[in-house]
Amino acid sequence: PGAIGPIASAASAGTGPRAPRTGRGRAALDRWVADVAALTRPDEVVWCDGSEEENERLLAQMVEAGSLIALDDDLRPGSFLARSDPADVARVEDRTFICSEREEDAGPTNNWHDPVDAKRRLLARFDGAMAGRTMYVLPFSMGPVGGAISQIGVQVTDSPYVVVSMRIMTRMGADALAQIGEDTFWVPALHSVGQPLIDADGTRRADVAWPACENKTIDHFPETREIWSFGSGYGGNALLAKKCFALRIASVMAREEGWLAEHMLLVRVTNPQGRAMHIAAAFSSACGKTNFAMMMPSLPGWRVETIGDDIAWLRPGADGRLRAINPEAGFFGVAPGTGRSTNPVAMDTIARDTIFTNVALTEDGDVWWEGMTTEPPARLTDWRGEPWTPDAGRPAAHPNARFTVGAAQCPSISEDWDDPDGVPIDAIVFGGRRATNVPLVSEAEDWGHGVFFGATISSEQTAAAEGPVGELRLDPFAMLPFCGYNMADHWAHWLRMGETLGEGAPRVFRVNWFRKSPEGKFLWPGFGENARVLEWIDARLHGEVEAEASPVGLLPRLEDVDREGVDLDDETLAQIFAVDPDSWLAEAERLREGLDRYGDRVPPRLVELLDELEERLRARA
Ligand code: GTP
Ligand code: SPV
Ligand code: MN
Repeated sequence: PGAIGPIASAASAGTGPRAPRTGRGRAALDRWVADVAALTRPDEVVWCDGSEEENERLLAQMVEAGSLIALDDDLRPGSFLARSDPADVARVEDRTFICSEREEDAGPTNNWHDPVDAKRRLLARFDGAMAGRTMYVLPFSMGPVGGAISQIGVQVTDSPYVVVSMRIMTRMGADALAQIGEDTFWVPALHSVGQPLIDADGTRRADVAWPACENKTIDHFPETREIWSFGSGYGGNALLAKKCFALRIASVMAREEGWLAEHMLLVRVTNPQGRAMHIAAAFSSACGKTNFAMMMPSLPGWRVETIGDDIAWLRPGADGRLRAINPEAGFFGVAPGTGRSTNPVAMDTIARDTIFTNVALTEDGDVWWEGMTTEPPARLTDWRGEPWTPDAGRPAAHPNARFTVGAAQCPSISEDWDDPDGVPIDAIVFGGRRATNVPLVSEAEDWGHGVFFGATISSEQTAAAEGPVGELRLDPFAMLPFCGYNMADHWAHWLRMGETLGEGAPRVFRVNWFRKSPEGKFLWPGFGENARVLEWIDARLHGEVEAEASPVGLLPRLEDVDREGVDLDDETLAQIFAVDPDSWLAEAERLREGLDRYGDRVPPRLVELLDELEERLRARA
């Protein structure tokens, strides 16, 4: 039966290279699971119901096997530490593929594989990949179970770490399975850590704490809505509901169906007068979404309620407004930098029932990472399990160490965070990590200019993905690693959405919390002080404050930036908002190279806006 059998039967189950997009149904699910089991040859197949008992059993089993460390029950109740393979700590963008039928549909910024070749290769990789392991079947709902905007997926995995994480991050188990009727569409997501426990000659091998392998490959089939992920156990590579489904596959579905799947946080912000606004904000990976989503405003009387911290699905509602849901059920947040002074809400959220990955362990069985406290403990066990002291000369936690925790236990979670109909969006905010050029806040002149803001996000790379940290790159819509189709088509789709929404379209802003002085210090205090920017946005939405035209968009008049209670002199404020024509002209040149990569697929309006930007800058230079 070898490699070809499962292609044929998978195709008949609706998961082949040219399978239909709808109507997979329950029978196809049973066939797919049987096909996958026949291919990967696990010891047993377990359908997960998502229950508390099942979770407890898996956690205990992992502690027993040494792949989780139970934290101290008084200090961090119900919580665990996982240490990954040191070579499996982040998303692997160079091993992530969009296997669309035509290469140009993946676009110049996605890695592409021919879908038929990719399947052939994957079938060889998955052949016997689960030997000696348990194969878990995880039905899950993205969005509230049964919600009109929600979608069903089914992940198969041989990693119990993935099971307990998916239970936190999605609505996983029996309720999701019950959604799959005779004709229900669902997305198949196949995952293996790629380390079978039985060798070719039949000998059984002992497991390791974090199985993974070198031949990682994360493949997406946008036309047939399939995900195949091999070799990694880490977050975005392995929790397939998250970046693989809710962004890469969903973005393709969204474009065809007239909605949006975006790398965005969602919040409700209420001002001291009780006036509320909903914001969706796209920032590049590890650039402040979780912190914004859980902001504790420094301004008296302001409140931020959390709806989502990483992914939003947005669609025009019957009322003509753009409505958004958070399709996830938990947070997979960056640990380093999270402390009482920066993000007290996150600290309260992760006080219990949390899975930590690649943080340091304290002597009394709690966790620690850089930025949790100003002074590190005298002795720690670092993220690799080695003894660590403050003079070690290396971080105790991996810079991309993360916490996995349920959204419901976040103290700032909004009452209607799981409203299946979502919340109406008033403002869209784009941001990245920029030491230079980009002012603290600016407003787009209209929707098209807002799309230009999104298309031209650049950000210094972070530890969230393998690659050179700190290097500036274009990250359009904060979706460079997550758009399942040609990015230029994404811009065209956004422009069309603006036409659909018309007067109901949200206003668009751009922010940058990360501007630095020539000495390399952050100019803006950030975190709770970012409420001062929200105050300006709120006033702009209601026409209560003027803005000043500039080559890069509408800027606040400096006197309108609320400085009460913050130590910020005139000179620093001016630096935070400075627009230097020469360095912006260099930026515009870089943007043009960026747009040119997409050739004539770039919407002409965006090219016009870039021309306009250059003209305005030249007039000032
Ligand atoms: P992903 O989960 O990777 O998509 O990241 P994210 O966008 O949710 O980023 P997150 O909020 O976790 O922030 C990443 C890092 O940026 C953390 O170390 C934060 O402490 C830091 N950070 C967040 N907001 C601010 C800010 O306003 N100012 C400064 N200086 N740092 C910030
Ligand atoms: C990101 O990198 O943007 C994340 C973490 O949110 S991961 O789920 O690993 O993609
Ligand atoms: Mn993210």
